[in-house]
Amino acid sequence: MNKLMVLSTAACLAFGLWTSANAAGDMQTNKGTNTEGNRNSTKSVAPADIALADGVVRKVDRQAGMVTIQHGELKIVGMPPMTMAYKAKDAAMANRAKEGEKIRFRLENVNGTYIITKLEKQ
Ligand SMILES: [Cu+2]
Repeated sequence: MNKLMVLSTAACLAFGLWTSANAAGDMQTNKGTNTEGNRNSTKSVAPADIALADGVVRKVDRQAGMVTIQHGELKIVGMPPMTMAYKAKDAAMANRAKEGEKIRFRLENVNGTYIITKLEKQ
């Protein structure tokens, strides 16, 4: 079981690295067409500071500050649907999380580490 978790984490990281290159390219493109993008906002992906993803808390490790979340595809960090443990932004966030709770959350890739920067009840 542990081995499986390691494998899925590795696959997830590889996937994230692969898509982050594409995401960087997209960002530059968006900068160039900023005024157009704002007018026609239905087509563009919501900015990282607004978009929250749906998920379910599967496990909370308060000692380690880790929250295991079952989630769908996370386009912002380029992650396919999966259940995975992520580092909470701070201890307060990990303490607040409850197993089985439906949440809305934001995941950010900070120097190669996925961090939950926002977590709220659905
Ligand atoms: Cu993942």
